[in-house]
Amino acid sequence: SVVATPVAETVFRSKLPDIEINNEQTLQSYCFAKMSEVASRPCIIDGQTGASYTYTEVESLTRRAAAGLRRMGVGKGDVVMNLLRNCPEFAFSFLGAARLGAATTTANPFYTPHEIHRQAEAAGAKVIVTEACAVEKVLEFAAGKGLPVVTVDGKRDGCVDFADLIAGEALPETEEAGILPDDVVALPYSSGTTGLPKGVMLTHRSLVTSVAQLVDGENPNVCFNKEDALLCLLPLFHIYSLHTVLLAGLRVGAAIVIMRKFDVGALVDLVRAHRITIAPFVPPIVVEIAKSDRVTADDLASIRMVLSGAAPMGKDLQDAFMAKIPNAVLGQGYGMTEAGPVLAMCLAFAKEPFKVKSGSCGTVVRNAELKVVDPDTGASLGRNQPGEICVRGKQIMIGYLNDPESTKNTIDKDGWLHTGDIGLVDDDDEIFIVDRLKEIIKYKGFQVAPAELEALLLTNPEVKDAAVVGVKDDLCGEVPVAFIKRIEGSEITENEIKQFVSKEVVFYKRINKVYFTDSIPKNPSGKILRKDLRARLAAGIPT
Ligand code: 4UW
Repeated sequence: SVVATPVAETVFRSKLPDIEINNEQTLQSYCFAKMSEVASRPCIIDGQTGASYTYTEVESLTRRAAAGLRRMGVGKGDVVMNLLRNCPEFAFSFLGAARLGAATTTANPFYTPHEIHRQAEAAGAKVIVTEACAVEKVLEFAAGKGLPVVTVDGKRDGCVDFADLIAGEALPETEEAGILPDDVVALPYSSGTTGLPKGVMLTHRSLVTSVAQLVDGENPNVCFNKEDALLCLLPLFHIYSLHTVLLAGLRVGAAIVIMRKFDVGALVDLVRAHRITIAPFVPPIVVEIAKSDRVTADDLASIRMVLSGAAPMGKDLQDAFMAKIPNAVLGQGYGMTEAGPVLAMCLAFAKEPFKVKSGSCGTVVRNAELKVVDPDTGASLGRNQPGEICVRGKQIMIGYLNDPESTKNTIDKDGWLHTGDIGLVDDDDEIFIVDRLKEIIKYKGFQVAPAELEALLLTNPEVKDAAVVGVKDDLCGEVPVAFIKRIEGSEITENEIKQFVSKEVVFYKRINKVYFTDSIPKNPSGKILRKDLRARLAAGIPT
């Protein structure tokens, strides 16, 4: 028999030294730790209404939200669903729930009723906090389950007004006792490397660690400070904005300027009005600004740092954008909901910046380990060799909610989280993502799970079999396309298939193109061979 000799692994680390991180405290005490320095400074500014809340006010509002949620029956271990576009109440509710030892599950308010109900049900939501544009989609479901619904934008029959929720006394700090570092505080949904969306359990410890890895220390990897104004344009229901804008912004004592909806003109107005210094973006927004004649270097002059992430940004785009705002540093972060979320971050954002390459998505964050493995053998690979990126550290999720099987397939027995991304680490410790092993499709940074669309397509009586893959798209990054095998005699059309899907899913999950086929390639255990389908598309013979 062969005795395996342990093989040395190549583990990549940050170029910055590890720091002391106190991740035994709650997320809320961590975020408000510098309170005395920033008490009367602006904390959250509603870009739409101009309403501005100081740090003292925000801290107090989160305590009042906690007390209000407790009156509605929320307690330790419970889940609150935030179904909101960006608004100050998102933060009050999220941190209010945290003070009770409860977790917040976040969802897109433009989801269809079907998508919302599935997540609310799976997460075991006790209360739904929402707004006028989404409330109709939850009322019946909530009534059936006996769940209270809170609205943040005015009174409504059958709902609790957020203004009333926060009208009472604030929850005293002494009543926060009992929250443990390993209690879940955020429960975003992600499909990870395969299958349907799952609840990602991020604890106080994970989020404190992850935020600290970015903004703490003598020489922070991302140098935000209390003089900064952060643009909160990306949706807070996605982990990127929740973590890197809201939580990191609070931690450093910056002003967080909330924008509900993207529009180039409105963006320029907000940047000028609030002298925005930090702009976290996704590649499609970078594209739009780079191309727009309406935006001049002057308009963006106050911005000193532009972050991009959630989808790939190539060197060309990065260079084109930098030409537009020559005084800002533009760099990328690499995140994944399950990873807590940040794996890697551009070191040009550090207080003592490093020189970095355009197109790189950063260097692994400090207090963490990263390795690249051969996807077939699992063997650890050295520099410049592409393989699956794995990460380890206190920041990663503790697992998927009620899904030990998927958890085990994502975090191995040695604690490495497998990302499903193919990338390499170069001679300067910079990471480049070159491909994706996992199924996920990313439309403008939003997740689209092929398995979810396939399951939906199979509920159509005329569909015998279905497979969904992503194809590259200039505007959106990727869009989903479907391969459909019809039942015998069916003449269902491409448009009918598209409409069937559109009724059930949020806009970015809509099927862009349908290819009818006689066979969906599968391996012997029935797993769809997406690579073969992508090869068919590339060869121009999709059927
Ligand atoms: N380049 C190429 C990138 C990149 C990328 C992500 O929706 P999720 O689960 O999560 C995210 C989180 C992104 C994020 C969080 C916090 C942060 O500071 C930051 O940087 C500024 C980014 O996207 O999708 C995870 C998947 O998205 C892809 C990759 O496939 C990853 O596994 N992805 N960032 N820079 N691809």
